[in-house]
Amino acid sequence: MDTLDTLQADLLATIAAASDSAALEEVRVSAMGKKGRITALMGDMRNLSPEERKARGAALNAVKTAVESAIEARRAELKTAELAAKLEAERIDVTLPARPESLGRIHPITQTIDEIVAIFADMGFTVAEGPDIETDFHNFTALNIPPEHPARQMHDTFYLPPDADGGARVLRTHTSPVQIRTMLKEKPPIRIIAPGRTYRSDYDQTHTPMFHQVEALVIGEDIHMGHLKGTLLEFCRAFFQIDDLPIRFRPSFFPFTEPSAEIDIGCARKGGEMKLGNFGDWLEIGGSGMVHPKVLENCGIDSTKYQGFAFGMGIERMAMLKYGIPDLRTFFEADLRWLKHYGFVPLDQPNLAQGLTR
Ligand code: 2U9
Repeated sequence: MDTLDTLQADLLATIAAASDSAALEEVRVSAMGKKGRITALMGDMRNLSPEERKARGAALNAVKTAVESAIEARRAELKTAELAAKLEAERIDVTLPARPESLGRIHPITQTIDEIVAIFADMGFTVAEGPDIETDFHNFTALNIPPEHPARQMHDTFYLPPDADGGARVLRTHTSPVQIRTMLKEKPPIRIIAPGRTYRSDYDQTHTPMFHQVEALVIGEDIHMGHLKGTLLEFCRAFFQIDDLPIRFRPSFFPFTEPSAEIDIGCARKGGEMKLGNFGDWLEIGGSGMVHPKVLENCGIDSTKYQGFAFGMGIERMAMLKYGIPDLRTFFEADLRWLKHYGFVPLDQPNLAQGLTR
């Protein structure tokens, strides 16, 4: 028994001294491997009488169990220590501030779209997207602008070669075809915004051939102009961060809305300077109206059951007004000095909780 006690004490001491997993494995093999010390003693038992073997077997098993659980416990200890060492070696200080200088700048158009999306998302709108290359049907006909309608001329359309079936294709002149696609595939209630690129063959101080629009569409039962005005008022006040900013509707005409209204916001003009707010003067920022019943019917929506409102705004214009950018064409010149001046730090993403801008 003495020898077994010594063996056990010896093995437990070696296990406790094992400084890593490899050393521990060596101890395990030396005790319980094919040529291990415990394995050898087990083998020797075949020369014993049955009674002796019973007693010896129980004693050896006790040693084996003690050694096995010591190895298991030491393995867990080593594993914890090895993990702690690895974590210590790979330590990073997550509280260090990032270096935004090296990350470039967010373009004011991207920033403005992100802000618009954050505000409308808070009001329960989702973002809808569609292709830049559109069919004549989605861009015009479904919107109550049939062939030969004078509104087609006003759009300065870029025409593309027809598709394989001879269908007319255009670069979308507004984001309205996105709403058409949504209405064709989804049932009311619908509450979406469609921000994106639009194209018109026009280039001067206030027009670029590619520009951005955001349009909104709400369809439901009992939707009326009051909802349109409330939504616009809430949006404009949040976007321009002016609590008492007034808005005003001026009667207008669009083929896809009836009635239609131009949207004005309050401003003051003096000495070539423009200030937004409740100052008595007015500035146009977009168009709007109740979706024309024919447009609803073109998309398979029952116009006797559902009504909807829609509006559209130019994103460059919104960005110029909010950020005091004086010249439209500079948006598309890819001038790094301009971008450094008017661009936004990438880590300052707009959200309503932290405020929309720096
Ligand atoms: C559907 C039905 C109706 C969207 C509308 C306007 C009026 C409008 C301009 C504002 C400035 C474009 O960028 S801009 O030049 N937009 O005046 N947009 S109503 O009406 C829709 C859209 C889709 C199905």
